[in-house]
Amino acid sequence: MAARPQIREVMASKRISRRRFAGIAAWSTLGLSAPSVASAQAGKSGPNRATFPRGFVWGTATSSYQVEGAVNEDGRGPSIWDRFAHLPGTISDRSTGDTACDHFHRYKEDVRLMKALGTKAYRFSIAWPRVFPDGTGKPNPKGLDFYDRLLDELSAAGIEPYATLYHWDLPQALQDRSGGWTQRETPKAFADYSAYVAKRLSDRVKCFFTINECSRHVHLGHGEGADAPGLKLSRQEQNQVRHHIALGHGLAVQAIRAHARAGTKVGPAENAVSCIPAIETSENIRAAEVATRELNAGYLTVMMEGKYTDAYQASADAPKFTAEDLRIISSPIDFLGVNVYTPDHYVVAASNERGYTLAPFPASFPHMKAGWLKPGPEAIYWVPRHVAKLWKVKSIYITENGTSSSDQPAADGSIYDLDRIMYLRNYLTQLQRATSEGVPLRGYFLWSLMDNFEWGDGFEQRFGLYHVDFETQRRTPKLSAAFYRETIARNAVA
Ligand code: GBH
Repeated sequence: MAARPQIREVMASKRISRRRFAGIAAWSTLGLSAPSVASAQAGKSGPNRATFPRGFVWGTATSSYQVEGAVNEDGRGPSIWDRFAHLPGTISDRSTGDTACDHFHRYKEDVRLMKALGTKAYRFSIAWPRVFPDGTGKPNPKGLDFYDRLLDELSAAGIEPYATLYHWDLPQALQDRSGGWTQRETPKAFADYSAYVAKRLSDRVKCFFTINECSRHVHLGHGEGADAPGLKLSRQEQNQVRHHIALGHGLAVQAIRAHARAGTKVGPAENAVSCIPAIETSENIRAAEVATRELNAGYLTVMMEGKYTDAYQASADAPKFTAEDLRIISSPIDFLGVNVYTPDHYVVAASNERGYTLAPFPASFPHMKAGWLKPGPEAIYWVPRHVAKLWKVKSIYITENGTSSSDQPAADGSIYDLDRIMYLRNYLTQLQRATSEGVPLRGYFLWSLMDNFEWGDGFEQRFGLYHVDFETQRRTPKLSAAFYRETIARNAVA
């Protein structure tokens, strides 16, 4: 067995953590200047080692508005998030993404941070309003320059790019002119933008994700009004928005097939409603599968089956659609990306009409720093297993997983984010369990590379492996960065 990384007794003051080691500050105070040789060898084989499959893709994830900043550079137009974040009362700490992590200017340093972790993949998103400042029409000639530079830097570092086409930063012009996702113009505009990006970037980007988390964009953006565009629509109207987003996904899949280089792969990145058997009996497992299919009826299920479930169609809030829409929505995909943070429901089999009960969470159920983030590591085992079983999915990525932490620097200046490590260790153990049982998982993207603009929570919820000081833009690895690096080196949970 390999030794666990040891945290040295820290005698040094903050000065030590400011020292730079191999270009990265503070690795040394965290007890790891390089992954240990013993553990790297242990990862190679050993019949009893719980390793991940050979070639398993380890990465980190970010999104454009959350990290880039530079909102007025190179001809970028405003997005619904620029507008929303500048309204009074929308962001808890009154911050905006105007500067965020200044990744637009600091991407070279940030690629070095990825390299220092040993990651071989990076999931980022492209800002639609950089490419089409007006949403549609003439592309901005400088719109993809930043991504060209980023892709070249990633390639030089041996890091494979995975690009998300839409992580909620809709061009404001589309919201104003045609009601955003409430209308059918937006899915069409999304397809045109996707076609253009695919044509331009598919020489280097081999894997695209269409839309990040339709579920949250609908619920918080168009239902609760807590995310941009800040709408509070009825349930039926929200389901219509969901239908249009699903249509946008399908049209983008077709656009990529038509315009990208042969072999380019595409799929969604969805926060599936996660249904966990409360106890692992065959009845509860079956009930959790049924619940997964029904509770994802408006997006993943229709994408995979080409039809809305009977119950969903029969509900008073069902969207309006055509048969042609369903054919487009269910265009074949190459992989399924799932963001998994938390168990949404623990399921118990029942003899009611649906066949299941969603057990209410007791008030004493624990949560991480964010109140919504309940630790339930089995979620990352069951979500991939359910989708593989229900829809015969052959290739699955965990497109996001991670947690925020209070991340207070200790007296020595280091951030010992033990709760994040606990969370990751438990989730990754369950993920390894899924791979060992043959669930076709290809890779894992940890959210997030670095602390960033956490939407309505501003800079108050930090999800990064690297701490970001938003005054100075200084990046510092937390202890979890060392944990992740060690895990990658072993290809097994550290
Ligand atoms: C993801 O959402 C996002 O893709 C990413 O941009 C974000 O930074 C990251 O995770 C961390 O949050 O306010 O009670 O209605 C995570 C999944 C699902 C979390 C919906 C917030 C709403 C909780 N999200 N959830 S509530």
